[in-house]
Amino acid sequence: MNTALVGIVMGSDSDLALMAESAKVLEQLGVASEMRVLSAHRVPEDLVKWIRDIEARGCKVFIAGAGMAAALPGTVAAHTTLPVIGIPLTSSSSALGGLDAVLSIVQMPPGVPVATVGLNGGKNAGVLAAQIVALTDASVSEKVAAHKAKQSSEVLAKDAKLQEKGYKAYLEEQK
Ligand code: RP5
Repeated sequence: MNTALVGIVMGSDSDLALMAESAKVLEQLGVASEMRVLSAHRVPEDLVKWIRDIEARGCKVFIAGAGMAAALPGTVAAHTTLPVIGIPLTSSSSALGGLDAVLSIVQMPPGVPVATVGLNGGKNAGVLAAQIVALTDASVSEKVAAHKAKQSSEVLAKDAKLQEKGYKAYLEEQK
């Protein structure tokens, strides 16, 4: 098995579908990752044990996602000097639609940063983690560049289609 360069952790298996977006894009960018369900509130000691273990195995960056009073990314940041990317998640148990998690993750005290992506921003967290890995890995850097170039050509193709068909025909196709 490849060394996991990115440690992905979530507070509950109810977060899995959203967190899978990070794993998916990391796979596309050729970055090995490992996923765990380890809640900061429910299994705090197991969480710290995993952080120590994956760091010792060569992890370079963490992605942590949680909903509600989302302490997980900040707790990971408290226990590591590696960069931590936080993903606030909507949770079916939340009455606040994810705003609770946004505030919990983004408002870290000075000196303990969590790089917070948008609500349910699993894909962006994965791309950002790959960009961090790419700083010291030329093959990942090439894949990130190719990924961005592909995105650009997709948008330009859409614009060309809009110019060719006009907005009414384009809208019809989208129905
Ligand atoms: C958070 O509480 C989890 O990250 C999840 O988003 C939310 C609800 O957890 P479950 O009750 O679905 O396990 O800790």
